Amino acid sequence: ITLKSYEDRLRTHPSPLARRLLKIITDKQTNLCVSLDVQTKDELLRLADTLGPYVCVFKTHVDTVEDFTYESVIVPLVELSKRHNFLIFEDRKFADIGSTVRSQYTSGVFKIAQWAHITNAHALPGPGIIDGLFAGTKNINEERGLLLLAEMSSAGSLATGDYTDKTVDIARKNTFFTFGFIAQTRLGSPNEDFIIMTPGVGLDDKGDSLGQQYRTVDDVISGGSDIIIVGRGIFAKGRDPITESKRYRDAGWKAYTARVK
Ligand code: UP6
Repeated sequence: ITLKSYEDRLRTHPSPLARRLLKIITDKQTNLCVSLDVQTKDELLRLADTLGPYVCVFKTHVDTVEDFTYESVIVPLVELSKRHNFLIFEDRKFADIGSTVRSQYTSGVFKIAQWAHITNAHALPGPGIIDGLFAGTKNINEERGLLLLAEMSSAGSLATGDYTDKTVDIARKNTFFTFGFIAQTRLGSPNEDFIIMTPGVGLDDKGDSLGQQYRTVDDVISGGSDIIIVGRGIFAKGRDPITESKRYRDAGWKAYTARVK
């Protein structure tokens, strides 16, 4: 698959958040999103600080942080996102009716809409889930964007075929907010420009014992994905996160360069 450069796409993309993201990718020359799947705030903030220079996005699961408080996790994380110029993606995977997801997005302990530039949702409930989440951005005066889960990396995923196609249709209803997909392949027609972010990327492992499946960086990027999402490949026990981040960043950029040539 050949695609225009990130720089060309940032001029025309319908989503303000996507334009900001494509600018960061172009400026920092990295299409790496690190998945910060850790259980303590110290580890989360330490990784965000040391790996910040190598990534365009940090993905979080804030509900797994044992010692979470808004003041001690979110405030410094937002500070680091400004210092190192990365976006924050809370991998919340919303999946309820519009009215409920609006509350889950804006309130409670996490107040995701306040700080997460990007979040994601399953299309399973239908288009109302996008309306509900979009309503949650009403009083936020910074870019926000949503990714729909069109495919998953895990073995036996039900998000295939017709479900995936219908997810793409739902995304088309609001491309100002819904700027792309969590997916394994390029989605949308050639005249559309969705951003594809792909998890299940690993250079040393084939998978885990709970259904995760890994593909290589080349495979994913040559297939038309825009951003690789890497978690344990970078900070599993025995790995040096800085060395691995540079390795995945370089592999991601090399594969992208080959694709746009
Ligand atoms: N994730 C997947 N597959 C999907 C969607 N999301 O693995 O289809 C998320 C997981 C995890 C990260 O929730 O945070 O991406 C992958 O982590 P790993 O690289 O350590 O396997």
